[in-house]
Amino acid sequence: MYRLFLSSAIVGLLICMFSCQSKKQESEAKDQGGFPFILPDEKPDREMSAAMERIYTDYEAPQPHHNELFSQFKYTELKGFDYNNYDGTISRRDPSKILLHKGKYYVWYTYRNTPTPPQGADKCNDTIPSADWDLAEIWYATSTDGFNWEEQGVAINRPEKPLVGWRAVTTTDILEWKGKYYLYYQGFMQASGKRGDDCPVAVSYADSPDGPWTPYNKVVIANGAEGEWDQYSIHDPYPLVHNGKIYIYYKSDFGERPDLVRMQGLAIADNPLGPFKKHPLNPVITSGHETSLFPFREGVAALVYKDGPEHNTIQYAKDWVNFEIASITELMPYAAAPYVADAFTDTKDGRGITWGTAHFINVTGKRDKFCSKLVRFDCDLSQDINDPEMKQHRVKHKPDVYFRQRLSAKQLSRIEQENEKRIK
Ligand code: AAL
Repeated sequence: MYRLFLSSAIVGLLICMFSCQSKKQESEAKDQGGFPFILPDEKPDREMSAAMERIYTDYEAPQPHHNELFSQFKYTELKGFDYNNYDGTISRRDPSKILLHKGKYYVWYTYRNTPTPPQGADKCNDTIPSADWDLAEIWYATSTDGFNWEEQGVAINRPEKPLVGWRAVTTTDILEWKGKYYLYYQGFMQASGKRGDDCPVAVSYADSPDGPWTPYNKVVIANGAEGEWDQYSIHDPYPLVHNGKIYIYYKSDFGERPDLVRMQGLAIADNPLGPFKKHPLNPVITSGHETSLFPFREGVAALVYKDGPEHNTIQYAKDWVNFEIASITELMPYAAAPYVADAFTDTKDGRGITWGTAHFINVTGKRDKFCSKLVRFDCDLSQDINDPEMKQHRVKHKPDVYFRQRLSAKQLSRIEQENEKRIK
């Protein structure tokens, strides 16, 4: 009885302390007067809600249009690529970042030219692809303006079985290092979809971006040990130069379907052919699909979209490892591969990006004609331009964009059943 009395007294005391405290906060807030009509640029010296605190502490500026790492994205068709009327037999996707060499822009990408569109892992064979990137090679194109491209043909062929990449070489990215060029790519040794989308990273090197490319023929970034997050797949290798070393960011698909998780890791080397050491804090980005990064000020920025709890964000890591959300945006380019002028200069003041290429997957929306295409995107994530049109907060969509997100038959029937129950 005595114990019961004592615990009710303690609970009563705590409730009283809590309510006195919140009354105190309420009255203190009232004492401050209402929040100023003109939003202060600097954090005001007053008590604020968590959300108001955050716009001053977590972002460069309280409004997105004053944030160098906020942008909208604009899209343009690329000229110079043929897709066989989008019948699914030719696909181009997963471009590399753009390299500028002797006045010409270069882009490398996954190129599939197969007798049929992808047929899935059960129906694929030596010539029929399982997935859009199965049986692919790496091709490249050049341009003087970034809109009109001339396809130059193959850069990396599939090697003989059992060499790394014999089944498909895909999703490449470029490194320029001490006057030589390195293409890193996914080297498949089984059709995608047989278990998952499993592959390590392979590399080829050349004295010129026009090749010829010499395959290293060894795995350069290996899958993790059994039971580790990246045990099956190392995707989207994306090299940059920092502190005299090669930093390759990559993505892995981990966990099993339907709970597949996509995150990004980092592997660092002194030499382009390795050994690459994976960062002990991996994964370093918890969301996103393909990798897309660029030096910004002393740190590195990342476009993070499509998958995970922090998709549709642009993130920043001052130390190149610990990423924070720098802005939230929309309609981001998928497989974004920007022109990063200072990707390999080991800059301590990264200038940012204004354009690049990306892909639209399943262009026709038809499974039996599955193919993807390259597109151009533009943005203002640069310290060197100020384009107010890119800094608008809203993308205006026509109603058909919303109506394309229609309810499924299953969802409609659930709603009908709920309505029937209510009416009865
Ligand atoms: C892409 C990339 C990798 C995956 C597949 C082809 O968007 O993430 O390249 O393996 O999908």
